[in-house]
Amino acid sequence: MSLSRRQLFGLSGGVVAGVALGACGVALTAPGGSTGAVLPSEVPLPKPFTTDLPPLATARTRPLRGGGRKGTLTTRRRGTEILPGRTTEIAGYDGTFPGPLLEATKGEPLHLTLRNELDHPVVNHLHGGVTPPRDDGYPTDLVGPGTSRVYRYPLRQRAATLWYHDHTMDLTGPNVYAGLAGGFVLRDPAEEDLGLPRQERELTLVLTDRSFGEDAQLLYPMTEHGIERRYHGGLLGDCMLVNGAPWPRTDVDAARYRVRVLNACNARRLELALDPGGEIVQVGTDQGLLTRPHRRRSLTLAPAERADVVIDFSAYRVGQQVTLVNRLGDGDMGLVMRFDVARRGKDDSRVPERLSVIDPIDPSRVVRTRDFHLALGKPMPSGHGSHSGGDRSLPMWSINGQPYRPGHDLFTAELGTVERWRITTDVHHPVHAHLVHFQVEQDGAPAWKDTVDVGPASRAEVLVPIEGYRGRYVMHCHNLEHEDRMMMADWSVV
Ligand SMILES: [Cu+2]
Repeated sequence: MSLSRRQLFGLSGGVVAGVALGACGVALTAPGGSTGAVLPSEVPLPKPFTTDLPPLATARTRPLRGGGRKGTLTTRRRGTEILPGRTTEIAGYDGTFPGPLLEATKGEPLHLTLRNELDHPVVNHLHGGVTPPRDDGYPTDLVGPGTSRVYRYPLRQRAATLWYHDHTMDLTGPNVYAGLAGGFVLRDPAEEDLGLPRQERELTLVLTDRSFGEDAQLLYPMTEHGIERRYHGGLLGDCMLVNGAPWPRTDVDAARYRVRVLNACNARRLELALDPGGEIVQVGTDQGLLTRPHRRRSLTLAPAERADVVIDFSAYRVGQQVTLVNRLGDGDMGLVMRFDVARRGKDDSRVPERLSVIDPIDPSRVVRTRDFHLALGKPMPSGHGSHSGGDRSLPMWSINGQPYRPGHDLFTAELGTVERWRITTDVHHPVHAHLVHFQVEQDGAPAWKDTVDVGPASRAEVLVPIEGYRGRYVMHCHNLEHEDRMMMADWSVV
């Protein structure tokens, strides 16, 4: 969600990269606040609300000797029905799109074996996880085809809606687009007493936009030199998928539902609202529960951001259709899915006014303030180590003027300290750091996030406790086309 006004300041006279990009003929900003260009599908798309919302597959886990759980995911290709009556080949975890929902309990480690049956290397990253560097999914820490490895997630962190996805150097965009992304719900038994809706009244919605070729296959505009120039600012699909189904519908009771929403789009921002109107009660962010519920009419999610919300369908009459819309989308992309209020239902859930405790960080604890500028940089210098490079006449996305160089730290931070990070931008960039979490102020209260949506020519400021583990991590833009074109940096905890 967008940061509060106190944390966002327009930069007067800021450099607008549209000018720079216009000069090289690259579409940058699509209508509606997403960075990127829409790739039109070549096949007729289904009418919205003609498919049913599929349940997410769930990953089975087993007890781990010594405590915790273990499970296995296998990356593989599989034909699946996304468009009615057509077969689309995806390359996903266990051959599903999106990947199976992983569930774990705070403080209980999960050892996840990843078996790679694809014909190319993959990397797994638990987004929002506090994970030692060897298991965090560094972009060149590859799991080769036909091999497997175990990722050990300690999960000593707040309960939250996390997600897992591919993080392969230069190829995260196409790999996630092909299917390598899934939801991960980290639960805390202490939250059960809050009385929030649960079980069949808790939904996880994984939102992705995709485009399809005339053969109904996923279209990703890769050339041998990287992504086509037109999509250098981000790839926007023209078919909205929820849990892998195009503009689905589902029956709901006239009762409260807890809905965990993940924007897993490569580049598309979403502003979610209900039609014919109604309240969305936000109870959590990327990193778990807020201190108190925030009642809102709409909710903006940039790529990789999550929101935990409660929707009370008893505010509508039985028989009414409630559409989840995206105010930033055009045409059918202005629609997401539909809830059909099918029946009355007994409801003993509640949304308490006190959800969690978040101690605001005392700014006097800040030992260092860092500035990060995310902007279009220069074309990649020849001799740069990256094998992607892509179209070398195009500028690369950069952080502080540097295209990503694996193995070279942009900065080091000291374990146990608190830093202030100030981020400025040219166009929209959702900024994500591995390992650490950002304390922001949202609606007058502290909240935890791992991805911040920083608007065009804007400035954001976050407080960052350096907690967890020593070693090398990355920070990057979560517009995946920006990330693959070098908007990433190494940093180390010492
Ligand atoms: Cu970006």
